[in-house]
Formats: sequence, structure tokens, C-alpha cells
Amino acid sequence: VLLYDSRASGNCYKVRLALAHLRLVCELHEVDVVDRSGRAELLGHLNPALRVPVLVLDDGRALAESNAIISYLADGSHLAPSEPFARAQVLQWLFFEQYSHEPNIAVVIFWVAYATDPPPHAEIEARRALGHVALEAIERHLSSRSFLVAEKFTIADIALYAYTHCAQRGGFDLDRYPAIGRWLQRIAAQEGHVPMDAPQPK
Ligand SMILES: N[C@@H](CCC(=O)N[C@@H](CS)C(=O)NCC(=O)O)C(=O)O
Repeated sequence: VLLYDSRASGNCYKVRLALAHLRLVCELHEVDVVDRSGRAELLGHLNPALRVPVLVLDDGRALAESNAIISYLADGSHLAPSEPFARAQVLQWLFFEQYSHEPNIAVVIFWVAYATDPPPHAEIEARRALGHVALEAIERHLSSRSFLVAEKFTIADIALYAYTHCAQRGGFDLDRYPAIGRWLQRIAAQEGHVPMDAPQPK
């Protein structure tokens, strides 16, 4: 199995974190997410959206979209509930992550920490405000829970952890969210956890 990966990408980190919890090893192919030259040649036949992460199975089939990849990898494991309602609740958080969280938090982190040509300050501020709306939703949910779904550590936690744990890099003050703070510590304390910048296992 091969993962087209980027160390700087939280979407790719979701996959590396799920792999670590599942005790799966995978060959990594680092892709530069700032310099996009040669992207169509590299990924065109694997992911029409030309983005990472992309997982390539040993039989050549390729899967893109971080949350689809972690769903596939975790299927049938302790990271993915099998009971239909809990499974749908995991999807609830995966879709929330892609619609309300990642486009506001990951994009602001990218603009602040990586972009060579970031948009005007007011646009960054507006996105950051939407990111806080997403964080407030998570805070509300976690104020009476240990994990996002079924009081168990699942891929929903992995998906939301990726860009929440490094949101400070985008100028998000996480001290405003005590339940999120406790949840982040809980996730990082799970057996098998690897940090975003962990060296590749051999
Ligand atoms: N919705 C996609 C987003 C993927 C995405 O935005 N990937 C970024 C890195 S985080 C990327 O490939 N950027 C480089 C590019 O667009 O060329 C997912 O969850 O996998």
C-alpha cells in the first residue's frame, strides 16, 4: 500500500494516524502541497481532484479524500462502530469536518503558515470567525462527552483532531475551549498515537 502524503497536511495526517492505530505500515510518497507543478502528471491517473492524500492499494486501485480513506482503512476495526446509528454519527462528524471545520480552520492555517500569496487580512479574519463557529459546536458536544461518538475513540475523533490540535498555527485561541482541550489530551494519550511530525516508521 502506498500513500501520497504531505507532512504539512492535516488531511494526510488523518491517514497516518489511522494507519498507526491500526498497526498498518504503508509506503509514503511525499508531495509538495505549496509547489503544485507536475501535479497532474503525478496524481492525474489516481485522483481527478489532484490532491493528497491518495491511497494506492497493492492491486492498483486508488482512493482519495481523507475521510473516505480512513473510513476504508478502519472498516471492521475498533475505530469504526458497526451499529448503524453510531456509524451514521461517525459520518455526521466526517461531513461536518469537511463542510464546517476544514475549509475554515485548515485553510486559515495554510494562509497564515504556508501561503506565499495569502488573501487580504479581512478575508482571513472572516474565515477564522467561521472556524470558531465550528470549534464552538465541537466544544458544546464534548462538554458532556469524552469522544465524539458512542463514548469511544473512532475515526470521527481522528478526522477532527487533525486540524483542531494545530489550530493555534492559524491564530485560533484554543484556551477558549476547555472541553476541546481535554479531548485533545485524551486523543494524544491513546495507545498507538503518533504526532503529526512523527518520523516515518520503518
Ligand atoms: N477534501 C480533501 C482535501 C484534500 C486537500 O485539500 N489536500 C491538500 C493538502 S491538505 C492538497 O493536496 N493541496 C495541494 C494542491 O491542491 O495541489 C481531503 O479531505 O482529502
